[in-house]
Amino acid sequence: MLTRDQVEFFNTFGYIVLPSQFSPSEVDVISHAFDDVMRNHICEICEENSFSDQKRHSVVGIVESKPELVKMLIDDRVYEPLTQLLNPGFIWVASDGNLYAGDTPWHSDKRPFPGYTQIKVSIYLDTVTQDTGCLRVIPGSHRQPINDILRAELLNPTGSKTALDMPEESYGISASELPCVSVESSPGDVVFFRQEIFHASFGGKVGRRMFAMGIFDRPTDENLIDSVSSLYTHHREQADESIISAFFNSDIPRVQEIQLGLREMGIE
Ligand SMILES: O=C(O)CCC(=O)C(=O)O
Repeated sequence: MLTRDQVEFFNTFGYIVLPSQFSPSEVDVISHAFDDVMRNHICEICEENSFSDQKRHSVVGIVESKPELVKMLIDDRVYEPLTQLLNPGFIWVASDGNLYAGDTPWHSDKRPFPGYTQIKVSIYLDTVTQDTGCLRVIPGSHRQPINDILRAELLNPTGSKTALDMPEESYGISASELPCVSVESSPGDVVFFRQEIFHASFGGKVGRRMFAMGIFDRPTDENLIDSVSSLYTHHREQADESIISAFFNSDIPRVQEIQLGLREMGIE
């Protein structure tokens, strides 16, 4: 469970890292499951099944595909903080496994909607520090008006693509010099962050391993229901349908619980 201070910290700054949640032997099991999936599935970005060192290699549906990873999701060490950071009835959206090939430019995964929380739970399977590819966040940037201000100043004018050189244009510094917090992490730590936050990564080694789960408040506004349904469907289409459908119909109570809202949104 998180303390009240930790919940406050997360709500204000948009991220929290919980150190040493999983033991080295648990990390071994998780790591083995991760490597197994990454070796055997086709990447949705490069459409290959081997990592090329040039491009991020990403597999959607990694958690759903491995009982060892589902066990981690429903473990109190991951699930209970989610019950504290999200509203009751929160929903599963997707998971992905990643082998990174280089820097990740500043971006936010999602736009903020007032009163709506979109969380990413990330597990780094290699030690990552400020200069070796840890997640960097601009604390508090999941909130308005700073999110819109940064969006205008850090992203290219259409806002649809990130641009590594924007900080140089905007402030005369390189992207890696932008003021931020380095969320350093070692295997066994669990990182929770708001997907609306501005984040990036610099200096990581090629092939650094990370997997992440997207877990959101249950949307109640009609536009948001449509947009989250489309997002869920988009990710589901990138994954192996037999795996996602088995997860969707799982008889594990916590897995059922986080999909109840999806069912009520009309997803089958
Ligand atoms: O670790 C990284 O390189 C970036 C992570 C990221 O962008 C994300 O999790 O959305």
